[in-house]
Amino acid sequence: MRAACSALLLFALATQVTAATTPFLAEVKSGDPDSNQSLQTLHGAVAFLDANGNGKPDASVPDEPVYLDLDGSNSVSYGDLRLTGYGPLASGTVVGVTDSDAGRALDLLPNAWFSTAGTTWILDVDGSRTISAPDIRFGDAPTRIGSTDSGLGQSLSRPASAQVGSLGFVGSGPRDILGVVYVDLDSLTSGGGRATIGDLRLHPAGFAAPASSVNPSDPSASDGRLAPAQDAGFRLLDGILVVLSLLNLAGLLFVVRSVNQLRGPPKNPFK
Ligand SMILES: [Ca+2]
Ligand SMILES: [Ca+2]
Ligand SMILES: [Ca+2]
Repeated sequence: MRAACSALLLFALATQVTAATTPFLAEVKSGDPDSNQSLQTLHGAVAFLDANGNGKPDASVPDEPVYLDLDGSNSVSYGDLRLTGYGPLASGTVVGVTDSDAGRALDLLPNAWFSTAGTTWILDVDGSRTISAPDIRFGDAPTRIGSTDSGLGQSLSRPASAQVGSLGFVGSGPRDILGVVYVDLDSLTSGGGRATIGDLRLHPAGFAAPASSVNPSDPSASDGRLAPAQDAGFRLLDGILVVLSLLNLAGLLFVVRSVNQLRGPPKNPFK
């Protein structure tokens, strides 16, 4: 009984760890369930918030956020993807209706596109074909490359058959704004318009965490946002602790009962 519960416990923990570590960017591989599925075109682009109005994406002083403007509105709008953070709103998250950056104007980055440095995917934000300060490195979450990055100056390669701006989603629509966005990297070949091997999946990390003053149990106050991942973790841990406590209690009762059976029935002092 205890062994079975322990196995279940380990499985639940392993499942949670797997879900929590889904990277923001992944390549479509041979045999993946979405391989060869049709893509609905998204008329989006890489864009940035030009805070100082100099026409260039700056990485610091000021740190100008970069987005996938997925509806081509030239503004930060519901369902766009943050590729760098905006204040407390983390990179890799989806723009919600009441987010503080919603409505800000965006400038297009027509030469920004997905490139590689070795096995690492980089968004070449300034189109320089080398790693430079405004670029973005993709790991578990997108991370801005700063002015002291050890990879600065390294050459970047772009997939030859990729047309800048080829983005899509699987399904007939409307798009699930929390769902996967595909980067169609062979859009100029017969693999265009389909999720094919080597294309990229972008997994948004949900909406940004709501402000701390919002009660996550109140749906009217949460704007339909996902609860923070750690809340689910705490709930799981609470459940695990309750199960372990019950198992320990059952074990204690078993031991007490066994000892009583060994002692036999109480002796009658009048016999
Ligand atoms: Ca600027
Ligand atoms: Ca937009
Ligand atoms: Ca493709």
